[in-house]
Amino acid sequence: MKLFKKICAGLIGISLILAGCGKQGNTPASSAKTGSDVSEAKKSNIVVGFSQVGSESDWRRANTASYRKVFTEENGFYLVYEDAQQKQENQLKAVRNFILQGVDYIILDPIVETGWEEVLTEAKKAGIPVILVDRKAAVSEDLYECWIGSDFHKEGVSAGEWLEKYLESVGKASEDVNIVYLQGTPGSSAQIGRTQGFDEVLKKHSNWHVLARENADFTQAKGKEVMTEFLKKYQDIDVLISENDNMSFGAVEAIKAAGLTCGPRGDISIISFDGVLPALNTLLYGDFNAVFECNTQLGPVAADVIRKLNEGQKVEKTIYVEETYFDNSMDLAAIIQERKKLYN
Ligand code: GZL
Repeated sequence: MKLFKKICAGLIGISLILAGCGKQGNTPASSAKTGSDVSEAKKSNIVVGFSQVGSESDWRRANTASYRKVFTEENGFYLVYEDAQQKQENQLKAVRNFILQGVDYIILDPIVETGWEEVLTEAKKAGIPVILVDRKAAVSEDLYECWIGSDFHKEGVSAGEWLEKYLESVGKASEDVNIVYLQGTPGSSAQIGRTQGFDEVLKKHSNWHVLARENADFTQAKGKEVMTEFLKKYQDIDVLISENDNMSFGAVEAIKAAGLTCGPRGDISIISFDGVLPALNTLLYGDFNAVFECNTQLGPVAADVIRKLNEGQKVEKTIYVEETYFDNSMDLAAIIQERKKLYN
């Protein structure tokens, strides 16, 4: 089968070059290769095509770094990396290119949960195993070997339960609490899970009022823009729930521009998700109240899965990664020092 794929990849590579499509042209930033590059690499490496969502957040950049650090030629891999710039059509194009190039494995971080059945069926027919990472794809289980990522629903529940305890600790458990909510990319697993998880706790509290809930697409600029609108519309916001740190950073800018303060000693409490290093510093500085970690280090787990598959071993269908949360009750300076080692 491998020899057949090599011949196909070589022929496709030549045809792509002849058709002037060998390079990725104006598609997003990538380390795209031609079929002949790939067929050459296959002689001595496991060739992995990785379609990444984009580079929209600190979380995403740390996540991408965790793949680049492990999928190296020294470790026996040859990585073909495609950044989709947060567009599903670019991911579909990337996966089809990986199939044409005849990669050995495909890693896909699906920007949203729907729209993958057809392209993953094509990968299956081409005999290329797919590993889903971070976000989920709503497809039948026979179209991928394994999914690796976070329990987003649990993250949302944990954030809600943290808010319960916090309000109790400041004697506001039975007071009216006005909440605004910044959501991540609509239809992404992180958004679906965090929202559903938080709402599971929200519905227990008739005194918790969600004044507004808007999409800010996991970006800092959008977070600032939407929070600015919230502040214009509502004068008595008590809590911001923000589904990633970059939207939270944008919200802090908006809050301060409106002459207000945030964090444990501020006008507006902020609960954020991801736990990237800048967020831990913001927590230490006093602008955030709590941050729920979303583990970025999926690269090594994906590499281990591919090594096992390559040796004919069975792998778990679902692999959850460990994660925690951070708040001002902790020794944040020590945690930050520890985390710096992880990210460098
Ligand atoms: C979560 C990941 C999300 C992060 C955001 O696993 O998909 O996408 O929470 C990122 O920072 O943009």
